[in-house]
Amino acid sequence: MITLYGASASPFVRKVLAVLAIKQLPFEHIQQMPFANDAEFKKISPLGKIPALKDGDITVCDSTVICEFLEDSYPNPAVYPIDPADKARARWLEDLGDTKVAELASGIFFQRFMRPMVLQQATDEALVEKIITQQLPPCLDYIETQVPAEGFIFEDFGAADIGLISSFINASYAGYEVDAARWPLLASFIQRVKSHPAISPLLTTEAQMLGLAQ
Ligand SMILES: N[C@@H](CCC(=O)N[C@@H](CS)C(=O)NCC(=O)O)C(=O)O
Repeated sequence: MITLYGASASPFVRKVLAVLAIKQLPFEHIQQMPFANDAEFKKISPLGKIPALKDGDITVCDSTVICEFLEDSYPNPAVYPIDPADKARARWLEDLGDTKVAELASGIFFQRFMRPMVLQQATDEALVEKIITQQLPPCLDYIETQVPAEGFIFEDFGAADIGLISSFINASYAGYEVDAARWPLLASFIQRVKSHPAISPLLTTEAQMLGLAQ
C-alpha cells in the first residue's frame, strides 16, 4: 500500500497527487504540514519537507524523485515521454517549475497566505511587489516560448505539465494571475492544466480545505 505524506495545497504534493491520479494508484493520504519539525516525519523526509511517500518498506522523498519512482514502479500509463530528448525536456520543465517558478510564484503564496494565515507573521508586500513586477516577468517570457497553444507539452498529459505550473495555482490562491494580455499562451495553458480530469478534483478538495470558494 502506498502512503503519501504532505498537505494537499503544496505545489510539490499536488504534482505527486496528479501522478497518482493519472496512474490510478490507490493510496492513503496523510495531510502532513510543512515546517512542523516533526521527528517521526524526519525519519522518512530528512529535511522535514513535503512530500514524502512510503510504498511498502520503501520510503522516498522529494516530489521529482517520488514521481520518477512511481514511473519506474508503475510504468503504465506513463507520465514522462519515452524519447530521451523529450524526457530531458520534460525533466527540465518540471525542474524549472520546482525551482525558479516555485521560488517566485509560491513565494507570493507564502507571503500572502502562509505567513499571515499559518505562521502568524506579517506579509512582506514590498517583496511580493518585487516578485510580480521585476522577478517573474523574465521567467514568464521564457515559459511563454515553451508551452503549446493547444493541448499539453507532450502528447500525453504528464509530470512536466503539472510540475511547470503547480506553483501558479498557489499564487492564484494569493490573488495573483498570469496576465493573459502579456502571456496569452501560458495563461491559457494554466487553465487547461487546471481543468484536466487528473487536476480538477484535486483543486476542488484543496478549495474546501483552504476554505476558498471555487
Ligand atoms: N524539492 C522539494 C521541495 C519540497 C518543499 O520545499 N516543500 C515545502 C512545502 S511546499 C516544505 O516542505 N517546506 C518546509 C521546509 O522547507 O522546511 C520537492 O520537490 O519535494
